[in-house]
Parts: sequence; C-alpha cells; structure tokens
Amino acid sequence: MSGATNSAYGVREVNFDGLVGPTHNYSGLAVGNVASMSHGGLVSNPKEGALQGLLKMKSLMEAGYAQGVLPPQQRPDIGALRELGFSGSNHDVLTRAAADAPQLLRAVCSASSMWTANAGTVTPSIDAPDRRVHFTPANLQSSFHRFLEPQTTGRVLQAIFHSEQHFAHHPVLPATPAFSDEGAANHTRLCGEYGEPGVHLFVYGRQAFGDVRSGEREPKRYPARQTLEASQAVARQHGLSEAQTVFAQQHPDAIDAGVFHNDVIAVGNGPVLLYHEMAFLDEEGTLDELRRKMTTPLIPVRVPIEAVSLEDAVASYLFNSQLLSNPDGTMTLVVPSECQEREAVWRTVQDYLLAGNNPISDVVVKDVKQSMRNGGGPACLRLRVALSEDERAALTGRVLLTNELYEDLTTWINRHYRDRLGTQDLADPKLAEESLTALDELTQLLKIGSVYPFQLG
Ligand code: SUG
Repeated sequence: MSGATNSAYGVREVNFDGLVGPTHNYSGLAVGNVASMSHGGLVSNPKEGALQGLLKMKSLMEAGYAQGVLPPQQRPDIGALRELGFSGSNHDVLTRAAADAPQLLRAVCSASSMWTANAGTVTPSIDAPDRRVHFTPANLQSSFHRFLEPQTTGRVLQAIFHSEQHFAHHPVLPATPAFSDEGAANHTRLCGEYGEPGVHLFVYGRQAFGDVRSGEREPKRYPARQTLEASQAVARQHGLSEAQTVFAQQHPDAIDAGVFHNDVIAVGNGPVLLYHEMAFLDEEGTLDELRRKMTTPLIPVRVPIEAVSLEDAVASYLFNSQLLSNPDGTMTLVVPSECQEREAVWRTVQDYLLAGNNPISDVVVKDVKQSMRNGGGPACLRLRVALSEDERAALTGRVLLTNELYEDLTTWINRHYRDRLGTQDLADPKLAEESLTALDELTQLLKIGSVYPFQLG
C-alpha cells in the first residue's frame, strides 16, 4: 500500500526530545529570554540536566505516549571559531578565544539544541499535497549561538527521517532578519484526531516587508524573533494552502514581558488551544479564522490576565507545558515544577484548567530545572511529529525510546557527563575531547550514522 492511501491510519504524535548536551552551561546568551539573562554566570550541572530530560521522556513513555530522542550537537563548535579567524591547534583556538573573545567561546559552547521545539517546522503527511511528512530546519538567525544549529539539525533530521517515500526535507530559510525562523515554537497544528486534516497556526512577532498593516505594532524592549515572511515561506515549502493556514501576530507586550516564542504563552493539541489572553494581538480575529478553517470545533481555553499575570506566565512556564492526548479523549498537561511554586499559577491549574469544561483531565509535574534556568520548559524540549504506522516503521536508527534505550542512555550520560560546569571551564580542551568521545559513542548507540562535522571530516 502506498504512503498516500495508508497515511491516515494509526497516526500518533511522537515527541522527539532533545538530549541535553555535555556542555550545557549558563552563559546568559539569549536576549529577551528572562531566565537565560538572569541565570548567566551560574554553575550548571550537565549530568543532572541530561538525566532530568531523560526521566521526563521515560515517564511519558511509561504512561503510553510515543517518545523519541534527538542527539545534541557538536560543542564547542571549534569550526565556527576557526571561521571567525582563530587558528592553530584546537587547544590554541580555545585558549585564544577564551582570552580575546570570551563571549564567542560561550556562544560556541551552548547546548541550546536541546530545545528541539526550535529545531524546525513539521507538517504531517495528511496535510501535505504529496502525502509525505515535511521538515524545514529553523535558521535561528536571531542569535549567534543558535544560528550554529541548523546545518547539523538538517543532517540529523535527514538521517532519522531518511525514507524519501515518506519524508521530504526543505532547505533552511535564508539566514537574514527578514526570514527569521524559530521553528515549531511558533507553529501549532490544530485538528480532530491526529490522522485527520489540520489547520496550521503560525505565530509571528514582526513583518519584514511591505506595509505594516494598520493596528499592528512591534515590541520595543526585546526582539521579535519570528517574521510573517518566514512563516509564510515555510507554509509554502510544505504545500499548505490558504485554507489550511492562519497567520497571527504575537502580542508585542507579551514579547516585551519575556515571551520570546509563542510556546511560552500558548499550547495547542488536537482541537484544544490553551492560551493566555495576551498571546495574540488580535485574539478574536485569530480564533474566528481558526473556527472558520477547522473542520472540527475549536476548543479555546483562555487564561485571563487576572488569573495569571504575564510575569507569572514567564516565570512559571505554565504555557510551555505539553498537552498530550489520551485514548479516552481526555488530555494530560505536563507542567514544569516551577508552576507549583507560583500560587496564582497553581491555583489556576487546579481551579480553572482541571475544574473547567475542557478535555484537560490531569496534570503531571516534571522537574526540568537545569533547562528551565535557560528558559526551556517541557514543551521547548520536544519536537512533535505526527506519524502513521508506516512512517514510524520507516524511521532510521534507534530513536524511539524503550526501556533498553533509556538504560543505555543513562549509562552513557553517567559515564561521560560532568556534574559541574562554570563558564571558566569552557576553554578546557578536555571538555571538548570528552564531548566528542561521548557524541561519537552516541551516534553508534542511536544507530544514526555520521552526523557531526568531526565525523564527516
Ligand atoms: O532560544 N535559550 C533558548 C531557549 C529556547 C526555548 N525554546 C522554546 N521556547 N521553544 C532561547 O532563548 C539560552 C542559552 C544560553 O544562554 O546558553 C538559550 O538559548
């Protein structure tokens, strides 16, 4: 049977979480990301971070959700330092960068690829004209440390989603401000069942070309990372029509309060859109257009500012929760433990979300504090890919989590990761060596072949 006739069957959402890399550190690199800016300079614990992420994956796997894993990237990115004029042995490059441009060394050591919601945008096969799953790696051009990710991300996605019959890979958008793209963090697919056609909500922070539409405003304090033009280009690449897409501007006041991606203020799953009233500049217009285009009734779950302030939303990452579908039609909300630490937020979860007339039936609390201190909650750590049975069978590598893979990854982390990393440790050539040894072993463990620059020669 061809992918086209078969693709609607047995469709499940697979959450591909990024493994926290061995150089995970707090360098305060992300402008407009309040957690990253305020935790810069702290000592990190990469081992704890990787284990926290892996435990989240394991518990969701055990609860019956399909869980995948994506590898971290090669860091420090010594190749990037060489392109910027540092030369000599790897040791020389690191030492000179540490002395002359410590900010560059910190950027090339960031483990930011763990936030796979920013790895790219994915369109399930049921929505694409050629009935293949479409991928575009995000250019992440708005910061230097993240701009270093897309090439390896593209190789990793092509290695895992390798079958041309089932998967289509598009080029990264031009890495220039007009096409600033941050991937799935600003993209939500709303649908009935996962195998039914969906409507794609693309949320952007600014418009680069043409007349700015009346009433539209831009943030003043922090950068708007996603452009309308980038979102439109991704939709075009994936063959999505006007009837399948809604483009909505993010509220500039939310960006200025630290909401640097839409997934810090809204999360959708199936027909449910859980959002804060300050998520969209034109809330009613956005909901109306979704309702018009969706073939199944939209279930909006609106959290008013009186219940959760923007400050509480950003500090707790309530909206960076995972919303997961259960076989009985209910949904589970996977929240970061910071939600329990803010009274107003926890009260809203109990009295409003759980008690409300909506499919959310239970809440699971996860500790991903190592990632949270850099502004990455449960939903940042995962890339959602809805896959049919055939498409899951066509995956390359050992990337769907099992108990055995969990054990192997835990042993691997315990063997290779440090439990203390300060910014002054980043120039240590031993850290670079340890990291390469670990990653080489990981590609064997995951059976994905050579994806890193050092493996490709
Ligand atoms: O791009 N933090 C990331 C956090 C990304 C969160 N992702 C989603 N919301 N989907 C960012 O701001 C900080 C890294 C550092 O300082 O090393 C950082 O890049």
